Amino acid sequence: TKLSILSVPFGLGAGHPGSEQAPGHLFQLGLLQSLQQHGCKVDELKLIGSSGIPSPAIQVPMKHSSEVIKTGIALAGAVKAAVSAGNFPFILGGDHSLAMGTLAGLTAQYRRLGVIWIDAHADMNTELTSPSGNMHGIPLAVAQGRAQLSLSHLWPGAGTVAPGNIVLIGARDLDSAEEALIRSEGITCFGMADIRRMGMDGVVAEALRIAGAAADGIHLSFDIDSIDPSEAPGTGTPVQHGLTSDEARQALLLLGRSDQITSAEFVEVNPLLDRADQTAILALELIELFLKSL
Ligand code: DIR
Ligand code: MN
Ligand code: MN
Ligand code: MN
Repeated sequence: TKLSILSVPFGLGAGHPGSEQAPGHLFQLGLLQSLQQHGCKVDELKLIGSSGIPSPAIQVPMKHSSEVIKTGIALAGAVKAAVSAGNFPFILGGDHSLAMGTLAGLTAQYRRLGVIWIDAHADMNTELTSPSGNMHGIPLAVAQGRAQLSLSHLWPGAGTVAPGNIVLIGARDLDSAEEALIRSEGITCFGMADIRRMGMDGVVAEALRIAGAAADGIHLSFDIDSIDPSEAPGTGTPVQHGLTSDEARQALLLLGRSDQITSAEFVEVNPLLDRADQTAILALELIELFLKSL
């Protein structure tokens, strides 16, 4: 697997500053060296920023929406180019609003894209239902074409993600509009009770089957707040009773080895909220584990 590592030091989609520091911090902790030691082929390393991107035509009533959209536009182009080049795009955030850029670039390339979303949250609010006004809470509604903002605002050739090809893992803090959307669209959601009952191996097998049904690619989006705050405190919106780090390791290893995942992103590590780099060091290990298993 030839990797395109797209580093996105952008955190304005989250409610707390700090996630913009995660890529630099993980590189400082030796991410690239250890990937090379583990035999990962890094074909491209690109820093994604929004300088030179014109102000977006669409305005949405959310915090820092114009910066989020501009970053998404820049990222979408880089993701699309990486896929065209035959590389595996790995996006290192940053906050989860950047997933809109990732998904815009991917849906421009894949006819039918599956998405596995490992997160304490569903990220399925719209501009009208968001209780926080934070853009990191809306990417999966945008991707389904359920918000004012759509992926095609970020990239003209972008499509949508079908609700039947979306699988949530670890979700345990849903807003009421998100719950309603999940129910009405029949979106698959493996909560903590399902994970403990089925085992992570059972959950991952089902997730790959559902996300991959009739799909020509599956994107993995990994929000570090999926993991319990006792092991991953350094994130903006921690939620109790999450995955253990061992469950996260198991999920990432099984997903990487499946040969079905065609792109991935890792988001919401916040070095400013961390305790003695506990979260950053765990993130580093999980990223290595995943990328070397591809
Ligand atoms: C909440 C929190 N549902 C919102 N979302 C988060 O602001 O829309 N997503 N933190 O990761
Ligand atoms: Mn998220
Ligand atoms: Mn989250
Ligand atoms: Mn493999």
